[in-house]
Amino acid sequence: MKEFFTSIPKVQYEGAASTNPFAFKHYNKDEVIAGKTMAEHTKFALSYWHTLCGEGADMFGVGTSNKSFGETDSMAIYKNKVYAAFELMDKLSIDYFCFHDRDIAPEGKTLAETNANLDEIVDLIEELMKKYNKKLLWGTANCFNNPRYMHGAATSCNADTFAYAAAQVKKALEITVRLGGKGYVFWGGREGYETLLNTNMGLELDNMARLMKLAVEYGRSIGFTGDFYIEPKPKEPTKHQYDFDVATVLGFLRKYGLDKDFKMNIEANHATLAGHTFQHELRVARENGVFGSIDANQGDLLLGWDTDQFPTNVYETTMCMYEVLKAGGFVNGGLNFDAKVRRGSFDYTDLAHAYIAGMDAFALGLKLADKIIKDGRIDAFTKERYKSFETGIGADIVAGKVSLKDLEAYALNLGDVTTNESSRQEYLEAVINSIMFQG
Ligand code: XLS
Ligand code: NI
Ligand code: NI
Repeated sequence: MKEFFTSIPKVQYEGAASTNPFAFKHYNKDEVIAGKTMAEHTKFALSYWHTLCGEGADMFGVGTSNKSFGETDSMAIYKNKVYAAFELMDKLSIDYFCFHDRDIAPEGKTLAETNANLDEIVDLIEELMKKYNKKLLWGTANCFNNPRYMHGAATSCNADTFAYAAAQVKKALEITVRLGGKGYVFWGGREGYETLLNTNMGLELDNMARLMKLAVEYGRSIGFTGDFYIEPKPKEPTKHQYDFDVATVLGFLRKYGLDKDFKMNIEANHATLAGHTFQHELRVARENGVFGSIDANQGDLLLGWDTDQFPTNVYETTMCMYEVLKAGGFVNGGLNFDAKVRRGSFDYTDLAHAYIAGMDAFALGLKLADKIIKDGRIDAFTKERYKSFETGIGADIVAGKVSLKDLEAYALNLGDVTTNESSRQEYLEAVINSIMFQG
């Protein structure tokens, strides 16, 4: 069997005191936390595009890391990417992966040729999935890279482009079903606009919904029982992306009756680009019953773009896992590392360090979130804060028993609101620190 990552050993759990760079310090996959193993809680996935395809190119320079895996012929390169992907998942104990159609196979001269390339590679992927016991978390179609998508895909002004995108989505759904994927993602690649001077926003949004409806109909007809996801992002590549944030997407889904089939795939870096915290986006999804899956990464608040860094901020991973636990855990979703190593971290070893860092940050976050919940002070404080809605006028408001007239009569009788209680933010922040850092 070919081995590409010769500098990466099989990574084992060694505990928090370990200084071995190739060991997990917190991710102990079989350890049970709150009734489930860490592996079941986290459902880590490898992102095929960053890990097997991303070479570190940026606006100012070419790639620094070669991902042709020793081959020159295009199909041979993509076959080696498959072997490399499974080798890495095996060495890192990552059970799932995610891909775009164009990550796994090269485009041919025609769509028919491209689809044939896909079929050939999917045969190999299927074989290795069985051999290594790995699963597909979700599939998607890359409808943003090729120049044909310069004006968008489903939201393009060009009907031929819409048709081409639809064909891509059809094939990507078929592959997802064939490989047993439980999720299918729509990230609105170039579904947005640069200027309203040339944009029919109404038609573009209707068309975006049309493609999604067609995808649901077709997906269900070929046996896709999982979740469709929209992955919100406010900007980049377009100035204004239609799937701005969870709340915006919710409005869209409800308007077009897509909310039964779609949930959210929430990416940390996209949340901060939208001016929200990651936890805010997770909470909005949870409260609205559309929490689905997570693209685990982190951005840089000093930079205004999607830096897609591997997540190492334990405050963030803790509050993320707090929301995941409160949502009842993942059903079809998981934690996909939509993250890439920095351009200067160019050798294969860096990939191992990056995934280990990310997996440990979430494993630690899971343990700490469980502690915060078991400690109970945060939840008890919040419950107590709203106690006025449990009895008296508050209970009547919640039960829908009172009219504006009734409330006016009540307020007139009150005269004024003279008592309020402190929100104790600083105390609560200190509680979190005292649970997280026990010195
Ligand atoms: C880009 C997105 C993309 C999606 C999948 O910003 O995060 O990678 O996750 O199309
Ligand atoms: Ni993403
Ligand atoms: Ni992103």
